[in-house]
Amino acid sequence: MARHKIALIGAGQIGGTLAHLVGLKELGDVVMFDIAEGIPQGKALDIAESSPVDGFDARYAGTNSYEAIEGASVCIVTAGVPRKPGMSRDDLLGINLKVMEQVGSGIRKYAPNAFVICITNPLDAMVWALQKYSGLPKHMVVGMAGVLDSARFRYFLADEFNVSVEDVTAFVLGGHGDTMVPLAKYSTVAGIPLPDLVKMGWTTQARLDAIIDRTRNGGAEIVNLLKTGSAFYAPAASAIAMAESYLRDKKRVLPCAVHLAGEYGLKDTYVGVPVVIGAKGVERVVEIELAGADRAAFDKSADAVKGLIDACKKIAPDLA
Ligand code: A3D
Repeated sequence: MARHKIALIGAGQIGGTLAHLVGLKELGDVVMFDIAEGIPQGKALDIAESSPVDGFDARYAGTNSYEAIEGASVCIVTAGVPRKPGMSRDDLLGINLKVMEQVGSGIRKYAPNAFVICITNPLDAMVWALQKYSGLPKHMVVGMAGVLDSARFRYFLADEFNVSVEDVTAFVLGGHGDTMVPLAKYSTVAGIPLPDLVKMGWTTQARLDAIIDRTRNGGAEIVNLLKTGSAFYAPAASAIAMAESYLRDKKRVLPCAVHLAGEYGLKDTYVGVPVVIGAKGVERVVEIELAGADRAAFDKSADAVKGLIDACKKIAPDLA
């Protein structure tokens, strides 16, 4: 069987980490595309030169031309501008919407059969726009945010309880950003829900609330430390988990920003919900019942996304 071709659109911090992980996991051959000349070529060569040491077989190419992504099975999009301290994800909207237009037309022309994972912020609005600009089927265009948000939540919980991250599951819904909705009752340690762990004295409600708050602001915490960019190791690892589920038809249940057509009472929007990712792309949207405070928090988050999508429609009326 021929190797898959994985196109990385954007060869910055996340793009470089993605390229390295694709090799280490032997998911396929890599094409790195960027508008910056020399960067994708240099990173591709550097990682290729590590392959004899780590013992993986993958071809690497760097390019400034969309032609090179022809026939890609997966495209992971990080092209655009990341946050600087003091900037919100939403400040990026106008700049990155233009980038999505270029990327969308490149994918439409050269990789119309790809599974597309968008990471560019503001995530939910950018993946919505990328689907429109690319014209690819909606179940083949998804956004990465929930896997990262829930990974942060799992890490903080594992640290609090002093248990393995492997035994902590977390459930996060909603848009990527400060309004994301971590659901404590569906988040567990070895199947024991967090509210039960509070009752068992493993932690207090106040500490759990602080962890949820830290999760919501996990991106800003890294931006403030790095000062010159935003998180890239964990975002890259999260997108790779999604790509792997598609390429190996693992049918993992992962929280992703997906197109909703009536699920959760929402239409023509992209919001983070749990989905099954397999060889057909988004194979199923998992719709849980939401009530009370959880429903209100989810609606607030969906409203924040709607505001961003409306802003995109104002800038680019052809998307409406
Ligand atoms: P960075 O290292 O700046 O890489 C972005 C790359 O995009 C640069 O190499 C640019 O040259 C390139 N680029 C800019 N315009 C274009 C274009 N028109 N076509 C092709 N390439 C272009 O950023 P990064 O890798 O750290 O982050 C990339 C994106 O991911 C940013 O928008 C971040 O805000 C976003 N991000 C999202 C998450 C989520 O959880 C959703 C997490 C972290 C970062």
